[in-house]
Amino acid sequence: MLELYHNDMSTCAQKVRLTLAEKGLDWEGHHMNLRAGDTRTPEYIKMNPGAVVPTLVDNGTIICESTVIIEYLDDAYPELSVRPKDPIERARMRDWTKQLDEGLHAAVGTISNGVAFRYQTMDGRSEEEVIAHINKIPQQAKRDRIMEVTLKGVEASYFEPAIRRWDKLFSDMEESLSENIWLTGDEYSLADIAYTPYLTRMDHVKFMGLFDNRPHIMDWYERIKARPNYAIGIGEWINEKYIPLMAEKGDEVWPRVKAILAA
Ligand SMILES: N[C@@H](CCC(=O)N[C@@H](CS)C(=O)NCC(=O)O)C(=O)O
Repeated sequence: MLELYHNDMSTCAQKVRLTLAEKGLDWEGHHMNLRAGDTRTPEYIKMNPGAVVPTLVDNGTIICESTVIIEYLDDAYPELSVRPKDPIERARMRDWTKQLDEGLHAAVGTISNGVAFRYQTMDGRSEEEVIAHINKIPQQAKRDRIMEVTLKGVEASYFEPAIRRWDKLFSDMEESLSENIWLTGDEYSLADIAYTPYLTRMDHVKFMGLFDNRPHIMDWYERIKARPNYAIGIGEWINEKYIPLMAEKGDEVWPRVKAILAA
């Protein structure tokens, strides 16, 4: 039996739910409240030392890290594979997913927290309680980043580099999608799945101006949203409490993002 420790709006959990839906796999969920700190308890950290979702448990075996999990699912349940057969396309797929793990995911965390999620973290907590909550993050670099971003929002030193990193990625993505239907070639793959939650996040924070001159990404995003796995893995899990906060705060900071991009 497949069990997934996840969260409704988490990008990494969305990746895994999209993969499970694409492959038609049944699973049982354990929903974690991230703002309440459900992933920072000693019991959960024993399962997932990074104190994050997702965690997959397959017949008692624990697997962490969303990229590892989605590749594992394709290895362990090879029917309806979502990895290209061609080794070159498969290498390209991994080049895309590796970039998320090596900075892009952290950068979207900076953007989401700096723009909107910080208000949820601070809601009902004193400053000391916010600091104590963030101090439970096990990794020092992440703790320092989330601390500054939560306390300073878009004024944090991490914000501008995060916008620039995603802008660069979107340039690469636009170029690739001008040559291929999907990110790695002719086949929809785990690379397309992996980036779907991040486009959705940009949409939710109203940063779609990033795609004004990137028609191939917009076309890809429309095709992505029309796939059945999008409704199952993302749409049905949308937390309606998050949407107005992300939209309102995102609109407020968009002029600043535009200024960063224009500089
Ligand atoms: N590299 C990890 C990152 C997971 C991650 O950052 N998860 C976030 C949600 S998208 C989380 O659980 N955050 C909770 C927290 O930091 O307290 C993966 O790909 O699984």
